[in-house]
Amino acid sequence: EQSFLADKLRSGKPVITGWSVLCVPMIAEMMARGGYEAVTVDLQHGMYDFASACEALAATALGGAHRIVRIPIGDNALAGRLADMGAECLIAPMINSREDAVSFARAVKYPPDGDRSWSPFRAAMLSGQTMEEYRKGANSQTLSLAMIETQEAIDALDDILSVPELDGVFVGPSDLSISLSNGARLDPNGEANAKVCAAIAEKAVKAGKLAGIFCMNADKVKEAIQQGFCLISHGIDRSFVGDAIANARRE
Ligand code: 3PY
Ligand code: MG
Repeated sequence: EQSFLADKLRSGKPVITGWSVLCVPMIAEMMARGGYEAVTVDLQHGMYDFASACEALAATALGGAHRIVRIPIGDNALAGRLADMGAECLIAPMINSREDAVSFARAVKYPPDGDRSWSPFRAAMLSGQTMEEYRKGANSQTLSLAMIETQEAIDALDDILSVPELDGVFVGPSDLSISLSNGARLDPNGEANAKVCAAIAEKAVKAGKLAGIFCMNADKVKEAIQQGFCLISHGIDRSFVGDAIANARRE
């Protein structure tokens, strides 16, 4: 029986995703087998390139988790390519205007909702569907989430949320704290951010959109769930390895 990330997120049950930057597809599989319901492969700040990201998506599927990717800023062509390679959810950083949101969202949807180009053979294989089955479900099952992480994006939030082709937003608390303090502070877990994040989730839910957020620790994950976020990151592979090294050295 197929289960789709989009259905889970729309049902309101929170999904926790591991976050992979280390360009090791087997780590994505380990996160999946370790119990993360989804794995996000990061091509913005991670070391992944297109080929290694494709392997990480397959490894995530092999481990039984949902497949998410974050693309580099403005690389909507890569969003389409990674959707073809089986990403069920595309996260685009630094979406600051309605225009940004429209071009990103349309890259992820087939006509009439967008301009995505055909052919998703790997995506169909990974989801256990024929190409035609995949085509029929693709626009509702392939999600586009626009990152809200600047003052400009907050100012344009109503406009961004009004884009019909866009499935939701995803908050980047680090960039947000830098932008909101006009470069004075990096404070992703601070009070000022927490209030803004709560307001973003509330607006998104009211607009009928999905809301996701990047979290640094379990307390922030719990807070995010209470604020109404449904896709929440927790745990980065580089920190897992770094913590293990620190532990080993301490011993
Ligand atoms: C941010 O916090 O700015 C992010 O983009 C999360 O990686
Ligand atoms: Mg960011």
